[in-house]
Amino acid sequence: MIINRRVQTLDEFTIQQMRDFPHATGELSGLLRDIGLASKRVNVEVNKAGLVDILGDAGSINVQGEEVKKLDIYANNQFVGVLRHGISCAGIGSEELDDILVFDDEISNNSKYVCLFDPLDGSANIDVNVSIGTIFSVFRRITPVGTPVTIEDFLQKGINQVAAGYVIYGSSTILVYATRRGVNGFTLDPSIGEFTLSHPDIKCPPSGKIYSVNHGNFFQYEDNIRKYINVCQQKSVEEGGPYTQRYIGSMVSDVHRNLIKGGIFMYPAIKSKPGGKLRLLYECNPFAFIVEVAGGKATDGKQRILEIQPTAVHERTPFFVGSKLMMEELETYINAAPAEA
Ligand code: P6P
Repeated sequence: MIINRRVQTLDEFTIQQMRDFPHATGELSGLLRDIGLASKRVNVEVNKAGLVDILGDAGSINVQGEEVKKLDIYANNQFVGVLRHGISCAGIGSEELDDILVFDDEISNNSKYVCLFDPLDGSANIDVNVSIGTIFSVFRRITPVGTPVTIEDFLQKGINQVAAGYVIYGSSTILVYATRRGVNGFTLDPSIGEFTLSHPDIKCPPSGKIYSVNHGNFFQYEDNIRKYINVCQQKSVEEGGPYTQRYIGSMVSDVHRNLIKGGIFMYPAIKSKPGGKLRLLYECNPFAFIVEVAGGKATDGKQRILEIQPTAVHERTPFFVGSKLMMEELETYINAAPAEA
């Protein structure tokens, strides 16, 4: 029996999405294809990171005669390079860059979009072979097309995102991106070097049995957060439990698993990080957009992440994201009156 399993590549999918919108210019499709290309280049280096580290230790030059760079700088350079030379992006903000990078040339100034990146989140995990990832956020510029973009193009509320996504460099390499039309996942097929549609129309289960939090910070969390964590540890079968605790320390992996299986991820404020650890613009906003499109919720403990008005590219926020019903239960604890002193 011949199985004709029609695979759809990322390029074919984005072009199909464009065909569904006759007035689409193709710029967003082109942008997503550019991000896919840069991700494939990053994937190659991440997959041999151990080797690069060994070779890199022999000096600052690797076997290809190239300067050995830290992988997150390398990843940043791949996304900057592809987007600067594309036709869809007028500038980027990145965890690896102090300020926004304005691609001030005629073609870029006429591009409609700006991007924000965490080029390689969790890179501290790479030397112990834990999955890491790229996170990206796409906005339509609000300053006049034809002029260089400015900081206000980047400091938009997350609700204005046109698209957002992430790449996990793990047991397989998967690119997931969301537009308002839905969330779709593409797994890299090394045999053809293409991302192919593997997770169509991802929906976040309304509830789940997984809670993700760093228990090492438990006694630094606010009392009501600790109460909710204790509830997670004691869920009976009748209450939808028992829950399991899963925390990889690599956000893309933790949130991706919860998106697919159902669950809740929490990075609350702690005494040493009163504003939280995670970055609003290129970590929390993208995941909040993706999870909300998939049917879940994302807050800073008080308001929707997507409603926060950013004031700086690298600002941080407490972050709670995941299945709708689990988030609503968390909110009942967060909003409960503080325990009597
Ligand atoms: P902690 C990785 O450094 C990261 O930014 C996220 O990917 C991850 O969820 C978080 O920090 C882990 O932080 O403080 O629990 O080690």
